[in-house]
Amino acid sequence: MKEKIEAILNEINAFTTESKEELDQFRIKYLSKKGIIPSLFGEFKTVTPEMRKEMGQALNSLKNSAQDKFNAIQEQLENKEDVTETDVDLTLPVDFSELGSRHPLSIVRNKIIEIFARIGYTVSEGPEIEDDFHNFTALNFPEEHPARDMQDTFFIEKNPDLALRTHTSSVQVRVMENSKPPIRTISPGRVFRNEAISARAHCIFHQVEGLYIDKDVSFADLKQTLLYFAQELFGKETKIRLRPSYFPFTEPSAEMDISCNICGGKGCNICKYTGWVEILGCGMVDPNVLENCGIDSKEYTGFAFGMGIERITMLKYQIDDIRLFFENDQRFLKQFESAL
Ligand code: 2NL
Repeated sequence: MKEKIEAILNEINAFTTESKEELDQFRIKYLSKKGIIPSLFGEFKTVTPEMRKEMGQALNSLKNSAQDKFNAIQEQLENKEDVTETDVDLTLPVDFSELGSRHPLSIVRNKIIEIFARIGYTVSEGPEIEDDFHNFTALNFPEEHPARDMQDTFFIEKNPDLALRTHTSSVQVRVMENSKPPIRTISPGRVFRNEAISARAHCIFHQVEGLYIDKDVSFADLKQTLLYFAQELFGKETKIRLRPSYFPFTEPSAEMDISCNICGGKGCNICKYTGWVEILGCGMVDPNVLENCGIDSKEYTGFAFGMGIERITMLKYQIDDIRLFFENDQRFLKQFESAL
């Protein structure tokens, strides 16, 4: 028995581990009820009376060695855990997640709204799904006009009287129906046209239209308003010119160019060496349109204009592909303005 105790003591003294599982196996092997040391205490009964004192001391010291070993390693492992926990420095500042940025179309839309708000224009909004009257008929579109064709407009299959609006003029028709002049309003919003997607065209795009109706509103008022707008948006040195045009809802109608702000009028790729770039269409509201919307055309006149926000944004930031606005590539979007 003496040799047995010595051999076990050597095993215990030599034992070392880094793992909790191995330490637990050690405890089970030597110290648990059915472990080696308690079973040696069982064998103790068979020891001769002369040897009892010596064997008793040896057994007790074996038991203490095993327990001490267990306690020491357990403490070590717990301390180690403490250290890894404190490896995390809770006082370090957190990583800020990156701020988003305003979409370039929103930046330009907001700027346009702000420029017109300064001269008394309110903002009007309306439905994106419109009926035939508000999108076409009230605006003096003839029955056979190509815009009324499936090829140009997205109609709602179940109800051909409904379509995705092709311009935000439909919003202004609603304003005229529901309020009395003087009316000064702009209507920014999404519009839809059944067009093939390319670098220059998209089937969804954004417009701002403007409408001013009062007594004695003249073409001179229209020109001065648009000159103010162009110079606020593109810079004080900007010049404008109007070219005669045609829209069903205005008479007379015009398209407006601004002097090319890239080359300053000298001629470049953007203005195709003409020194001018087209930015909007405009005109005096056709008396038929006023009457269709319940406004007396003998008492009131008005002007209206419409522009594509994509086109203006592309000119302002020299963007050469309209599809970039709809891809939501962060590398593109974050170049314009950081969020507030
Ligand atoms: C363009 C041309 C235009 C209008 C829009 C309008 C609205 C009403 C009555 C009369 Cl309610 N006119 N809007 C007038 C002229 C031109 O837009 O090229 N837009 C992108």
